[in-house]
Amino acid sequence: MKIQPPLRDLPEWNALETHAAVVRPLHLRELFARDPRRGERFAAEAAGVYLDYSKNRVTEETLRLLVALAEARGLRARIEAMFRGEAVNTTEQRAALHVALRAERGEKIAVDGAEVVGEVHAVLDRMAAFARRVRAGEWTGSTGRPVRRVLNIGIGGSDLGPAMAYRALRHYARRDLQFRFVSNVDGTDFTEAVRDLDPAETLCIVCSKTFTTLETMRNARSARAWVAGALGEDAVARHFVAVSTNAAEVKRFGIDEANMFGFWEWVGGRYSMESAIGLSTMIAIGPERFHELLGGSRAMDRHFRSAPFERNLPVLLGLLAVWYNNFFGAATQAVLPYDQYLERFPAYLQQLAMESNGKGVTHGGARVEIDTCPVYWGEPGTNGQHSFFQLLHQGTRMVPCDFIGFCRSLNPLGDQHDLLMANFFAQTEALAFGKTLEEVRAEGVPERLAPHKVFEGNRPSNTLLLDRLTPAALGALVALYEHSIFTQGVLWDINPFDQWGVELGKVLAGRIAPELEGTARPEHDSSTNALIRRYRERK
Ligand code: G6Q
Repeated sequence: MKIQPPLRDLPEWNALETHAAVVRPLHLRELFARDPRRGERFAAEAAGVYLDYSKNRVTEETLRLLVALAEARGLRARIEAMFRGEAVNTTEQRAALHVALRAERGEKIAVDGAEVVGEVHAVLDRMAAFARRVRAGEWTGSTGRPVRRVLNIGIGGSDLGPAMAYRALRHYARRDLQFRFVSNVDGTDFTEAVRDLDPAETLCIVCSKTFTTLETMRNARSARAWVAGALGEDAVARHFVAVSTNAAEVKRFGIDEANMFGFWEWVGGRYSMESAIGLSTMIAIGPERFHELLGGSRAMDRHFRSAPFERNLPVLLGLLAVWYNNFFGAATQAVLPYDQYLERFPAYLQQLAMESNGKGVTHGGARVEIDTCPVYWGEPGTNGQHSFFQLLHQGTRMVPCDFIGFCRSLNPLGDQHDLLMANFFAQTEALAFGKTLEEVRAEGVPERLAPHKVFEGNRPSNTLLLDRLTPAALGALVALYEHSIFTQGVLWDINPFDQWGVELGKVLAGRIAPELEGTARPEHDSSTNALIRRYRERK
């Protein structure tokens, strides 16, 4: 891969710096007043997602300059490299080919000369056959009773995606099947998850790419003891399946290879919810709907790969993120879904974004001299409005927001969806336009209180409006953010596909764990030593 110059050395970057000084003092009130059609012109649509980005602190010139920067960074070629299965994960010399997970049967994508789409569909077919048996009550446990409860055991990328997707698509899920997700090594997670479950009708899906992750293996062993304790050791085969790339470890754990669903090195954990890691999702919603999910992502993939940057949703979101992050000092990005089913979407995105772009070193190994990934966070609306929105409206920090909403509710209840959406539209409007001192005074507010009731406005947001929360809509949203994050990574010249910080965590605890058991003097810094001693005395 070509070594990129530091961003600050690019004329396109300098042009943006000069331009930012002009845009910063502009108010969205002014930008909207100048152009009565701004709301329609600063909008784009793809894969069922309508993006209104007019309430951003940008002009046409800003977009032109941001696109020029993307071109200078070779974004088009980087997108092609990713889609063609090149080793875009440069530190691990691997492809990052989650787009192949949703490629259509018959499409041709090769990694190191080997065709992969055929294998992807072979696994999808096996998953479908298995999911159908479970859904039909034909997959029975060791006592002959059909499996009715599914316990997904995994962590990080092997948990957040499936846990988010299960909640997001609950409307489409079989209600006679129950799903639980166990991730934390804290025994409370497992204990509470199985408290009211009967092992005789429970299927455990152990999801782990490596099959060596401490938390997952501990929880999997607890699950095995729970099943074996109630039904005997022989029951394990009927009550466990594995999703992994590590067949040898799966076998060692005692899971029959016939009950293992594979995936590949080129699928990163946080990009894996549409691989076999999504087995729980497929059991919940059925293979046909799972394919709709893939179809939604595929539509967004094709758009990302082919649409001009000016109308390319993931590119636009990525460029805007860079704009606020680097030219306005915005340290965080809020994601606010106005749909209760998307309650875990912000948590899922947190990993997707922050594990991908939480990096400080370029592909070439140099220190990145500017800020990279902002902190992603959020909660569903309208709940957030009654808590942290205060800061969004009147705090001293700028927090760019993504509002995600749907035109039709999956659970129409009187006028509640209109009420929800009235809040959705009102919030973006209030953030953008605020309320001036004159307006506050005109309302007759006493002078003493007036400054407290002023809303500066000029707070940027994107509005993502979709028709309904279908599996395809979720797939499109997931791919939209994946590719927006990729775009940001390309601009910053960092590798979004490794995670050495997470790997570190996996090693550190392993060193201390034996010290908590023993009596030997802990050999760390004075703080860690004292804490370990206190813990040992009191545990
Ligand atoms: C994801 C990360 C990380 C990973 C978990 C679980 O991109 O690498 O969150 O998914 O640590 O790893 P295993 O699937 O190997 O258990």
